[in-house]
Amino acid sequence: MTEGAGEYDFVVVANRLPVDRVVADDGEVTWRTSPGGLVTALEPVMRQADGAWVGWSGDAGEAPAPFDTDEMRLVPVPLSEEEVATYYEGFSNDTLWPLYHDVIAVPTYHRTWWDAYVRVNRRFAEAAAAQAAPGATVWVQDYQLQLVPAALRELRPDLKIGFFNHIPFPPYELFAQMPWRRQVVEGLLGADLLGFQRQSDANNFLRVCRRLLGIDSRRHRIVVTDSGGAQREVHAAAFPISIDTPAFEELAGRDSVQSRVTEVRFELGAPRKLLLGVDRLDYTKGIMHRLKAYGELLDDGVVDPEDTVFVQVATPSRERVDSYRQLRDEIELAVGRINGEHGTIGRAAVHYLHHNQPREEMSSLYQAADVMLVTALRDGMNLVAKEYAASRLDERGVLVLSEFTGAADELNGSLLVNPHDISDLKRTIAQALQMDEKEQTRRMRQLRRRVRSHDVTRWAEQFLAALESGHGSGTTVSEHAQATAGRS
Ligand code: GDG
Repeated sequence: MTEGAGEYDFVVVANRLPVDRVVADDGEVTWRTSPGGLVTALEPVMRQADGAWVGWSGDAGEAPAPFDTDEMRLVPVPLSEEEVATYYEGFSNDTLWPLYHDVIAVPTYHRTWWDAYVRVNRRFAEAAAAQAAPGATVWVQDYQLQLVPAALRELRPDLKIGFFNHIPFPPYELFAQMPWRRQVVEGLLGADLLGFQRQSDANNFLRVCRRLLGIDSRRHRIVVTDSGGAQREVHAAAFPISIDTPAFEELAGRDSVQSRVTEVRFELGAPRKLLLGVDRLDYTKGIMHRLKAYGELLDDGVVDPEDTVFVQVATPSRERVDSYRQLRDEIELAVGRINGEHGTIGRAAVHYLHHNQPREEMSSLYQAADVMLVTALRDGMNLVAKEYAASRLDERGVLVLSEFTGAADELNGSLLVNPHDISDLKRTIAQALQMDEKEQTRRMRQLRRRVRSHDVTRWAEQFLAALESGHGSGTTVSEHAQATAGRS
């Protein structure tokens, strides 16, 4: 028996547990599944496997004792108030997040934040080590936990360790800014398999290994020498994440959702055409660029507010980080300006919703939208683009998609756009609004084929199969070439 081993053969380690704590009026505590890209992606996988999920509960202070749900064991890891500010809001969301997203915002480097990141990563590794059975598979998620693979390997060399990065991995020239760049790469190299969204992310990582550590890396393989002198192979490859497509289709087809689609169209003034944006309120998502393009189209008279309406869902996010507060102000100012100039009583040009929508409402909005605007300046994947396609049972609607999203590598049938080029964005929005139904259907079928054949179950199966086999092959070159061929 491995010393300190637990009993779970499959352990997921993520910053957040897939649940939120709910306290009823009588003080009774229950847990409710929480929304978000990662949870959406992993829930179906955990439901099938007998596993444990190690993560933070979302509340600062002492962690509740581990508990079981129908699908899995949940193991809360504590974070103090100070660690929420330094490890989470600080190093994760104000250092790594902007650095890994092409420095759209300027990353902040604080040594005290780094110290907290090291300490908290160590804590997550210890919690995972305590749950994993001998020889278990541990799957570490995302940029908040890049030091966990090496810390875990040190504690439990018997484990198979996978890591998946949900956000982009930056080019060497940007990554090299980070004062702790070497430690981060060494932390990641504790894994057997490193998964990235796009081939370009995996390539960036392999190049960082060569430039920074002088490590031999050929194709997907990196050969590392552990402290004892033993050599080990680490694989790095692309595994583009996806969505639970059957669940989105089932939701879209419900009678209640269908009647809500009709209602939404009516409330927005059908036959007015609906443009839709759905994002966490984040500077990576290009919400300002989208508003600028739409505002100019109205100013130019290319789009008439009598015929068109724009709905922007911008879900609250990281509201204690300065850059997010500023962005919210900028967006609200821009929405106010557009409505001030182009709205009339009872007929807004832009509807802006800054609160979380229920899943049913999201599905209705996706189905009511004539044009979906995904204009991220940089995005690991962007699940919203895939959810839109999965929800369009009627095979209608147009997806305008930024080429700086991971989804752009896969989603043939979208109208690709460079969101920095406002003229291009305006032209593409106008093209989308004018597209005839036949062409919409042709394109939407392509999109739907992709999300049906490549759903989240397949993503997880491929990653885990590669981890088990030690081959680390993600999306093959030919598969990637197929996805990008004939794009328009
Ligand atoms: C990260 C990476 C990568 C949003 N508002 C509401 C709501 N959502 C749901 C969407 C979607 C998810 O949140 C957002 O996922 P995205 O992929 O678009 O973006 P991030 O949150 O930045 O996710 C990203 C992802 O991880 C997975 O690897 O694709 O690149 O940045 O599922 O539907 N859901 C509900 N109400 C809302 O108001 N119910």
